[in-house]
Amino acid sequence: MTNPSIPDPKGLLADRVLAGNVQAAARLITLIEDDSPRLTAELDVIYPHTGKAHIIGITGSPGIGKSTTINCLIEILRGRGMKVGVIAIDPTSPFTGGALLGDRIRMQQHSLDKGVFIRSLASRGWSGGLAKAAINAIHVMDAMGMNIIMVETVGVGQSEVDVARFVDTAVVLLSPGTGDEIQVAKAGIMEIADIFAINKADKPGAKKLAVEVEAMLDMKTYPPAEWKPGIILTEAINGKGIPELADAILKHRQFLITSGLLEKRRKQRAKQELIGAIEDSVREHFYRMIEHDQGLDKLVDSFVRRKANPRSTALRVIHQFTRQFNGARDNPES
Ligand SMILES: Nc1nc2c(ncn2[C@@H]2O[C@H](COP(=O)(O)OP(=O)(O)O)[C@@H](O)[C@H]2O)c(=O)[nH]1
Ligand SMILES: [Mg+2]
Repeated sequence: MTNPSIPDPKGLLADRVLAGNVQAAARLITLIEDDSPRLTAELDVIYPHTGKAHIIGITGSPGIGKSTTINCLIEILRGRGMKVGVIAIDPTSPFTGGALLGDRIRMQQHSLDKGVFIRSLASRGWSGGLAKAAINAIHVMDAMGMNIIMVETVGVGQSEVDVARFVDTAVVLLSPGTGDEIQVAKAGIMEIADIFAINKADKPGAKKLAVEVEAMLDMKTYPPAEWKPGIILTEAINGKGIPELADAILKHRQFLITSGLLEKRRKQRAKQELIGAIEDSVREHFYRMIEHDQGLDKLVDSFVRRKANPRSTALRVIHQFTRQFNGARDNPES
């Protein structure tokens, strides 16, 4: 492990990442997971080199075949000359960070290929940390020159790792016999999916599920200029349907570019990222202040005893906070 408070004797990791150093990229992503204070300087170097990769979200319930699908897609996309990055997010085990071992082993066949960079991501921080870590890990892989970055996650809708927040193309995996029919109807999925892959199509009920999804899509009207999500039957276990899935993804990318939607989505995402960064910064300073302030307990007591109301108390705390925040800004080392 690296100690984030000690500057790297060889300078910034980011410089080496840009020069194509994979070990440096791996270390930088560890700093991202740890939310290291060194990140600001590192990401300043990384950021100007981002915005080139196409980001794909591969999402669906555990065990549905996301990793298997990604494994097949890597092969196909590599065959088409693209460099591929994979980020597997595991929101279920925020503290161990080791739960994706199975995925690591399965994807290991690509580990000697320089055009493939696979990394699983866990968050050791507060809620919201994982989405932020994912976005920054995407930036690192983007700057490394990966053309396609796939993000594997179970998160859809309200989840903390809501894929729609940071991908260009969202692929939602469904499979027969898992109650996914009901899942699809749930809020969120119809809205975020750009492509549906009905995996485990070797099992009974896949065609029926495809018809049901189609019917739900048909209930929505699509203006001629809008993208209507495609439905693709896949058998990731033997690669069937994956070339078609890759084609659909690349077609969607082309659609985003020609329709101008890519620009729009990215601008929206940049805005979200900025708002997130502001919130983080405020929260960080705020909690640091609260930690060092015994006065807070007194304030709590006073409104517990109905002597002050929480709103006016909050305003007082914020006032104090802004003063300290300005102090901290003017003198960052104190
Ligand atoms: N029958 C069948 N099994 C599959 C298919 N794709 C994946 N699996 C199996 O489903 C299990 C879970 O796959 P995995 O890719 O780890 O799912 P994830 O949790 O969504 O990443 C594994 O045992 C795979 O071999 C498929 O198309 N058909
Ligand atoms: Mg998996």
